[in-house]
Amino acid sequence: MCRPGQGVHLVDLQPSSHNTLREVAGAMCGRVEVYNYEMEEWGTVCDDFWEDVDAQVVCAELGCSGGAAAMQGFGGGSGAIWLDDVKCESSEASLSQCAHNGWGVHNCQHSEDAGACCAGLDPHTATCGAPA
Ligand SMILES: [Ca+2]
Ligand SMILES: [Ca+2]
Repeated sequence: MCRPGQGVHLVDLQPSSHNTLREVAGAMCGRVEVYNYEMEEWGTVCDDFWEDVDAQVVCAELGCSGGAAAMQGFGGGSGAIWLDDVKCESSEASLSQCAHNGWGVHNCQHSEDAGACCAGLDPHTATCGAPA
């Protein structure tokens, strides 16, 4: 089940110390997946144009405040690749509101799946404790 505002999540979580890109102390990192409400299916995000600001929008959407960093090329997803060339400006309330090519329009493979590291992310709930 998914409700508005929960259209994004991180999967295959690992502590940030396990990756070699920019890290946030105490953060958890994972592959970004977005929910396509029209297709009722989760899918991944390509790392083309994937930067800190894009990851920060993801972390904010998960209820985390600050301390976010992009982790590119997390890879390993399956199924649909929903978003490519994501260009957030940081004020967006959710990742799907950021500029992108259009749902399912991409030139990517799953080896390019984008990841994000969020400070304070609870590995069990995969959120920062946003109120239910
Ligand atoms: Ca692209
Ligand atoms: Ca971007």
